[in-house]
Amino acid sequence: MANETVFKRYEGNPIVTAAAVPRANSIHNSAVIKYGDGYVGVFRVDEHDMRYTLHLGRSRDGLEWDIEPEPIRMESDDPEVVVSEQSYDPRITLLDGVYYITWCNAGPQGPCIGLARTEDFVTFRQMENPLPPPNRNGVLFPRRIGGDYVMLHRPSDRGHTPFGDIFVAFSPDLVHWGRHRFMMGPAGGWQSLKVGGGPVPIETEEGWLLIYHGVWMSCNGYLYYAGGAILDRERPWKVLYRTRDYLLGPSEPYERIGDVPNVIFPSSAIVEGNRLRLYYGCADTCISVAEAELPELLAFIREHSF
Ligand code: BMA
Repeated sequence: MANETVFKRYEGNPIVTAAAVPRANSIHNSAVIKYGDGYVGVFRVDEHDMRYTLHLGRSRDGLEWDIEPEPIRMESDDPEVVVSEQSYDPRITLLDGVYYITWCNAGPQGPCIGLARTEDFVTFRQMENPLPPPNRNGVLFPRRIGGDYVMLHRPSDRGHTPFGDIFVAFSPDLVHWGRHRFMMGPAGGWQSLKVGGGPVPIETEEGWLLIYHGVWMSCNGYLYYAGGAILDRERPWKVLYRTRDYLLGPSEPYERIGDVPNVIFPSSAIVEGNRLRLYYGCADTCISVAEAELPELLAFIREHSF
């Protein structure tokens, strides 16, 4: 298969297409997690009117999915909190026994980070938006660090470009966020235009494994790739290693052709034993998976680092 690195693509790709939901234009950039004796997912569905909505899905094996036709209904005690005109690019974090959904929650003031909690994937309680616009790619760590909740986010606009850098923010209560520390910005080649956090970081003995997206602007538009980094376990804004080579680049027809061509958008990862399965959005159209052995992936990141 063309341009494979440490990840091997599943031969049944893509695993989810628009056919899974009535009135779906496309289903991509989605979050999955192990739950009970199977898996659940929060799926980004772009509807026929091009509203972006979040739908719940269930699966026994993580590959074949039943996705609900109606979007998730968020509840809140404060009606002003339920702001979600466009909801996209969700992630799911299991933290202290609660499942938290973060997503890009876009209204007229621009994209910000949305946050909700659920314990059963039936009732979803929307919480205060942790960070105001313009901000995308909110990713909550799966444990507290130094007593605080920790979130990756990407405030946009560095002044000279509309694209920001990845920061780490801390919170004592998931409501008040601060102590924003710069983590990393664009670098050379495929990640020279912008970067953003991907799946929920995975804790290993070497540090937090972060898979992220990097974007290159060609004369024909943007191309999105997956890269990897290893972050310090207690000071996660410290990047120990970061790939100079991409982990996955668009090459298969389902990655190259779609609503937005040449997009690999890593959004979720599941580790079982030593095997990591990466879920990624393809060309803003469908979802695929690729797998790697965790020790090999960590070694690849170390050995192909800047
Ligand atoms: C980004 C996000 C993603 C999308 C990507 C490519 O800015 O909006 O949802 O996959 O662009 O279109």
